[in-house]
Amino acid sequence: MTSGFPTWPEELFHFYEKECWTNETFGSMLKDRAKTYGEKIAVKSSTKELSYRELDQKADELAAGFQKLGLKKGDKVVLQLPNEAEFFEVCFALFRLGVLPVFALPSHRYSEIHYFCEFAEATAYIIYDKHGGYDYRKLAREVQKEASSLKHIIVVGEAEEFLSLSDVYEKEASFTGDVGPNDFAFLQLSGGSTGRSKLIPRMHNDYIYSLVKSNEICGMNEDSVYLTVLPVAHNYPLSSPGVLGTLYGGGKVVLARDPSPDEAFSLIEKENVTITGVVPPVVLIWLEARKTRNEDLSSLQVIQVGGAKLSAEAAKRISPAFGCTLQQVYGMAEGLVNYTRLHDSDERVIFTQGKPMSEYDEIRIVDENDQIVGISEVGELLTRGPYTIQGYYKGGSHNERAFTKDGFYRTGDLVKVDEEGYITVEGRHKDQINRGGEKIAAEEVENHLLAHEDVYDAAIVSMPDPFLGERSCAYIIPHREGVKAASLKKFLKEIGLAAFKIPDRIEFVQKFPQTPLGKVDKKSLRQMIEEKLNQQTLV
Ligand code: OOB
Repeated sequence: MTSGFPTWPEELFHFYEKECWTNETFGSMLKDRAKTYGEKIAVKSSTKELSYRELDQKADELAAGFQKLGLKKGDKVVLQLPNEAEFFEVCFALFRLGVLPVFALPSHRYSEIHYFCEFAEATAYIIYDKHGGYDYRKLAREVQKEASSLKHIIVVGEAEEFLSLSDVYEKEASFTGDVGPNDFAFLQLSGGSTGRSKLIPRMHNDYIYSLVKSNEICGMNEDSVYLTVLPVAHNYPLSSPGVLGTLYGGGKVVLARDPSPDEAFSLIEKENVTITGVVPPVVLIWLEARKTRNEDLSSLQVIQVGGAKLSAEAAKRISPAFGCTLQQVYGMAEGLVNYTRLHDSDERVIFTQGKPMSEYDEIRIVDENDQIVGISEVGELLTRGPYTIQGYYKGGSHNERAFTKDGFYRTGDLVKVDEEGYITVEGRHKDQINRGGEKIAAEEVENHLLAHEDVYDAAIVSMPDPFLGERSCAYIIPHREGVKAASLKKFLKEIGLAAFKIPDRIEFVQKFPQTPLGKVDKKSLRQMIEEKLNQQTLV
């Protein structure tokens, strides 16, 4: 085992290797597809399209260029790219060298990026020049000042003082790569519940297995056209079956710049999209827009909804409105993904979040003493399997809390499972807010707030929201009177926290309710804000 990268105990490892994994690497997979599909379009973005052959070639040219720069197997690179074709060229180039991308999201700012660079000791940071009105070079300048390991900042587009990606391609040169299926391919980000996002190490073998299973279940093949409206580096659009599943199956990936109906509906019509994956707030907007717009969306066979709980009420409306199958997806970057099946009854598809994709996924539902509960009783979901990690990268003692001794991941989700294995998500006991699919670790934001001189104590909880499902509310005990919510929000913005983590609401109190053990009683805080919101709607 490479240091910092937990993996399965030998016996399980060999079992999965024998029963599940295909022993491919991403590099060899693309080579194969380029041979089979050649000029067929693999990826199409607003600015360019790439055939399988071109993608394979660009990946080789970039791999040679990255190697010339000195990037080598085992290095980490923080990758922060929007939904553009270069994402794929860069990823496959890195995969071929055994350099591990850390998949940052476009919404991340200084606080997150600086942390990823430092924690992963990244040697390079790869960005787009400007996107969605934001200049990433500005962020890179800040990060560069502090991140001691960074040797290269590479920019897609106008590089200014940095290195331009277009200057990295080596057209004539070759490279040497020695990457095997049991090597780690990249680091995904956890939603987190304690402190900063944890880094999730995923292997070629385990991730490709998740693509194979996803493709089977979602009916992916060379005729599939997958539209990505969510940030492509997130585990859900990346692999469930997502863009990598699509490429595995020989289909076409269409990248949308954003999830607005303007962008998405016109792409569905123009590109004959067959499948797309969204989060609940996006499908709510699409349902409204569908009433008044008249694009032809008849190519669409499947709309997947996941990342956060979809209400049954919204679920009922999706198939009739779009004339296609709804598929619920309940997954996690740590591994386990559950799907409703394409031929499941309406009842199942509307009311459950599906069942595990692999027969080798092991599921345990336990009470607070880790005792197994009965069928259809609510408890915490623990899981182990051929594509669920055994520990976070350099997870230290956190791994002991997040995983059982026999290697089950504690999801922190409260679920119930019926006799046929279908799961319904009932709640959560991890200290996290799920803001329409974007995850906020309460402790991370609390720690930042505690650094403000006017804050004596801070506790962040979710509050119900009809559109996002949940928003965040920070309860603050101030050091003095007259502290303003706006100045605390400004403070968080200035330290460079991603916008979605900035509390939607701030409430000032003199003390926090406590549990009998003397801990902050977040359940009471959630009730308090819920009651207040209810009263406000009554007025
Ligand atoms: C996906 O991955 P993450 O890592 O951003 O978040 C995982 C967590 C789960 O533990 C659960 O709390 C929540 O997000 N979640 C859902 C859900 N899907 C995810 N809660 C209720 N209903 C659902 N359908 O979010 C993710 C990764 C792969 C595929 C799909 C989603």
